[in-house]
Amino acid sequence: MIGANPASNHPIAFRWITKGREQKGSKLIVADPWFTQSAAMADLYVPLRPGTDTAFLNGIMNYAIQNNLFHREYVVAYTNASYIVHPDFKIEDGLFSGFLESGKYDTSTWQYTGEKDPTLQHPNCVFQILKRHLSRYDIKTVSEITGAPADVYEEVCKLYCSTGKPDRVGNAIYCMGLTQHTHGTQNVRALAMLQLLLGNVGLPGGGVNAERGESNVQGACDIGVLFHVLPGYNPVPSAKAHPTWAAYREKTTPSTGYWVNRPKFLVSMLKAWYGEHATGENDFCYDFLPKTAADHSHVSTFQDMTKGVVKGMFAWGQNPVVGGPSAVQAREAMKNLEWLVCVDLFETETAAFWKAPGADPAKIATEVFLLPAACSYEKEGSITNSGRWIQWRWQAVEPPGEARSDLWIADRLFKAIRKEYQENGGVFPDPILKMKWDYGEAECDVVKVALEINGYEVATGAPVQSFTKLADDGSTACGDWLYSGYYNDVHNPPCKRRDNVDPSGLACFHRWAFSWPANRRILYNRCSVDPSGRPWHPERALFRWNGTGWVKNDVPDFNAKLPPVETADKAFIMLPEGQARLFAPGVKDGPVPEHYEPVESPVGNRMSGQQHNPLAVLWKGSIFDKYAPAESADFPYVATTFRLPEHYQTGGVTRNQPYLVELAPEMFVMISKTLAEKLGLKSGDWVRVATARSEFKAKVAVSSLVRPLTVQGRKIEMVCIPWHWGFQGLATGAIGNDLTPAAGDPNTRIPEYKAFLCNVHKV
Ligand SMILES: Nc1nc2c(c(=O)[nH]1)N[C@H]1C(S)=C(S)[C@@H](COP(=O)(O)OP(=O)(O)OC[C@H]3O[C@@H](n4cnc5c(=O)[nH]c(N)nc54)[C@H](O)[C@@H]3O)O[C@H]1N2
Ligand SMILES: Nc1nc2c(c(=O)[nH]1)N[C@H]1C(S)=C(S)[C@@H](COP(=O)(O)OP(=O)(O)OC[C@H]3O[C@@H](n4cnc5c(=O)[nH]c(N)nc54)[C@H](O)[C@@H]3O)O[C@H]1N2
Ligand SMILES: [Mo]
Repeated sequence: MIGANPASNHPIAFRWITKGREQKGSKLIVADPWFTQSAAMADLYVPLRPGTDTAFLNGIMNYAIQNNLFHREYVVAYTNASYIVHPDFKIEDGLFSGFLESGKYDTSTWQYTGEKDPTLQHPNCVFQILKRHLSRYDIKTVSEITGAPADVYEEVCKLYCSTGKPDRVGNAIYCMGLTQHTHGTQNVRALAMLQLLLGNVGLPGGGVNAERGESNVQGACDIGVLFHVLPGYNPVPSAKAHPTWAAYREKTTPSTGYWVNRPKFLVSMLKAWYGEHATGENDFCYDFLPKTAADHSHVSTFQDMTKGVVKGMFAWGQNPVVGGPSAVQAREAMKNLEWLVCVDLFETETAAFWKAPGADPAKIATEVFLLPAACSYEKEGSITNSGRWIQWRWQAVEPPGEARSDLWIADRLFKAIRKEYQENGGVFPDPILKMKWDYGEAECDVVKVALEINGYEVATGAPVQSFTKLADDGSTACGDWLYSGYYNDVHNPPCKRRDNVDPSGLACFHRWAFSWPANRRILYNRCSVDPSGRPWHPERALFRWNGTGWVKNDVPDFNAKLPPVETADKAFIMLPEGQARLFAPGVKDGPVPEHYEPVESPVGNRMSGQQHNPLAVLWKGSIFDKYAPAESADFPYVATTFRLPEHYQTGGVTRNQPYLVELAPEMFVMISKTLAEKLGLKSGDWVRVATARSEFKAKVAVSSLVRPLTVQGRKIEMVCIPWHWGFQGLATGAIGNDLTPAAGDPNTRIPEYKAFLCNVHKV
């Protein structure tokens, strides 16, 4: 468990983890900067400095390779370890070959030559490149960078690498402690690579498990809420690269791997959206899809407010004035909005930004609308959890007052906009006027929406049985190919399955919810057996080749009509090469993870002359351009943000519940006893916490849960900051995000909420 605290933040999931310990003798390792509630339940706890996970994980991989503890047969069969890479590929002083003046990489030297060496000896095969690269991450070096005591770290390496044997399996759980960094993608990749080296992917009990946050955030991502993907993870068309359907089709459809089916998914989505108007002659209305020409991530959108590019905003179930990075600057940017619509249960800080402490309402002309929304118990619909399980939830109570479900609001809004276009025209009315929107005249029927997401045959309206039935000729419509088949619960559509039978005993509950894709419970499950089709361990026999056919305990993630030899090199069907990437030419900041310091760090980079990720996204020249230099004397302490069990996120809901407010009434920051001694502080004293962005006052909690770490011979102190408070609701307090930097990961643009520099003064 690394960068996750499920005992506090995912307590129901944690229940099963504790059961694993108590009933199956599983060992739990927790790596976290402070001694969390999860750490308290761990067999082995190891502290590390915020922002140093890549080094930490690279070191475990190095340990596995140096001590021959990795799963060689698995690695040869199911990963690209044997692939030979371009002879000019190099890693020098923290930079990969092809670094351009523009600050990006030309990745031509990161490509495969097409040859393979299954003995893994060729000096330029992926395995040897990795081995050389990782050899720099020995225990002493990792300990100096991370502050993890060398003896504890070695124990972690030893215990975790013991899962590299065929009869053992290790499960990796991560959450925001890994992702919220300017090298967050590389952190997660390192964890995935470790799991591949140890042969822990595709097996019951194994895998890389992201604990997702909001109850339906998985569903939101699947359905296209991210700015760069359409439903089902098809890329949003780019104005430059994909001006036409022909260009999109050609550039986004590989020649091998499962994505060869992309045109079927896209055409079916367009049929769902534009109905009878979408025809082969007009490229199924591809021209109606918006094309992106710029970065529309969170911080860029706020920056665009300052330029007058973004004039209005919907904050729909979102409270960025508390939740977004550099919140002081974000509030400043919002003053330029002409209008703002908040769809929420309460009047959040975002809805009330014009009367925030220090703001002058007379000088803010933004027109603010607040639409009261029903909460999850007051409406019906599906939820998709972290395990990709889609399940229907019923309405428990009627919403109070004028509150309405989000679907009701979206439906009325669309109908009103369409009426406006019908009556008064507009610049480009077709995408609105030709939209298929037939979920009911007076009320929008949520089950009809569910059916459209599942997909149906255009001629008959019958639900499609699975995405393998989707076509690219307009004969099928489907809102999201990944969800195809979920509606088809013969007993009880849509997706009300609540039968917890588990005939295999491998926790494959095929009749409890629907796990996309195809109700498959374990992804990449071809890897659960060896190349010849024998389970790695009889107790985890997800499949078995009996000589003539496959014995199955899950929905195969491979073509089970074929014998083992024909599928052994295609265990990762979504990738064109069919084998998992220990070397990933498609990751923007490098094909293998390298340690970089956070953008704001108390120390120099011990590994290279690249202080932080050379591709980190910094909003230079904007109001968000406020970063402290490395080793800053003004801000000597490492700050990190975390969550409390009693409060949820920006506190929109929880700071309006009297009993939760009573349990956790006040904003505070948590520091070690040694720092408290140095600053003359005791619990309950008021402090001023400052960063390059801003400062605030809060009470201090002096706790033995936080301890200084020894990094490159120096004692480094940490300041742990919860971020649930704001100026609205029953309990008010300083906004944690007034202090955080707008610095983003190049692949995802997630902000570096988890590692930055601060100072603390007694007041
Ligand atoms: N009670 C409660 N539950 C929640 C939420 C909530 O606000 N309150 N929010 C929900 C949401 S949306 C999400 S995304 C999840 C988040 O769930 P988590 O990711 O578990 O939440 P955090 O407390 O933000 O961070 C997890 C841990 O990462 C540690 N950490 C900080 N920096 C680093 C680092 O550099 N490396 C490592 N290894 N660890 C680090 C923190 O100390 C913390 O213990 O929780 C969900 N559940
Ligand atoms: N410093 C720091 N900042 C962080 C993080 C961190 O770890 N550290 N974590 C980040 C993460 S992981 C996340 S997910 C974001 C969360 O950031 P936000 O999504 O902005 O935070 P929430 O408080 O979850 O906001 C949800 C709002 O939705 C409302 N709401 C609840 N139910 C419904 C509903 O059914 N319909 C509608 N319309 N509204 C509803 C709530 O009242 C609340 O105001 O914050 C991020 N910010
Ligand atoms: Mo989240």
